[in-house]
Amino acid sequence: SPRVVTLGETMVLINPAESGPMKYTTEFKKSLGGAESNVAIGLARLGHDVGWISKLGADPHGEYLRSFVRGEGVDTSHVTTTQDAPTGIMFKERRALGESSVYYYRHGSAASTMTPADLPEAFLADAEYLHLTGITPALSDSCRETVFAAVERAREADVTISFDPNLREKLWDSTDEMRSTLLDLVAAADIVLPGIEEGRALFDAKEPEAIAAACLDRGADLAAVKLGAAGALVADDSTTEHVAGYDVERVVDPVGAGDGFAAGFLAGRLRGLDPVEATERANAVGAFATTVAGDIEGLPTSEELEVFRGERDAVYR
Ligand code: KDG
Repeated sequence: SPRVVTLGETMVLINPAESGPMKYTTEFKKSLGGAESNVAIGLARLGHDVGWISKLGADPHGEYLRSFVRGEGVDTSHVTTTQDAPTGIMFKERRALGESSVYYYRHGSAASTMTPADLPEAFLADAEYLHLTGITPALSDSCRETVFAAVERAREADVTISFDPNLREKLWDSTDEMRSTLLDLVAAADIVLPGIEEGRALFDAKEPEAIAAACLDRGADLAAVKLGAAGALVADDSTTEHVAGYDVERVVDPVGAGDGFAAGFLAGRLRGLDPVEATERANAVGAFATTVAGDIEGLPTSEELEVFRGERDAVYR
């Protein structure tokens, strides 16, 4: 059974063929997006046994997502299909200047109808890690209940919980509700992986050291604060260390880098690496994710990662 299990919504991702304002964009490429399946795919590429729990619509989009994620080697045996709601869709907008935006068509989606009854008992209890994000509890009341039920079952079964806050303000009714829900999940998690801006939004803290300390104060054992190209700050109760990042010559799209980071971090821990070594891997996998427009196409295999990190010679032809 999978060593890592994730839970969350995956959508058809409609990516513009070129950057520019959405209003004038006429050509798109289909891909898929979903923070948790991104992490699962990242782990599978790195050679780990990983499962993804979700719900899809009984439509061609759901079939596409299931076969894609499954084709990447992720265990989808606990992804269900519902006749009552469609698969979610999202559009990305890429601008040459400034940040990319997203537009969601996921309200009332199949995944938003997940309930605690959709949680497979043994599948979850037999895992070593449960990876959650702050997106799922924003999708609906029943999704929030499902996330907290998963936390409870993981705790009972001694499954380590990793949590990426993944702030998505568009999905929440209010900032207060977002903060209080995500802080509850920080408190429930063993490993917390916030971006620096997310940390600033959640805690009364500015510097990465203070954000990591705030995560540990609330009960986490390990926190890694993502600093983009500057790498990450990783802390546990005995050490706090800045781990340098990688310079990516041409960043195509930073979305998905955080999921790559989580995949690299968990992969490192599964291989028995210490937090600093796991963070080095995490930075590298995150860097790979920024090299493509989609979220997952750039994620490395373990061979590619070793070549990139100079641990192995490449044979190209
Ligand atoms: O982390 C990348 C995700 O944001 C993207 O894949 C889409 O899951 C997604 C979301 O809800 O924004």
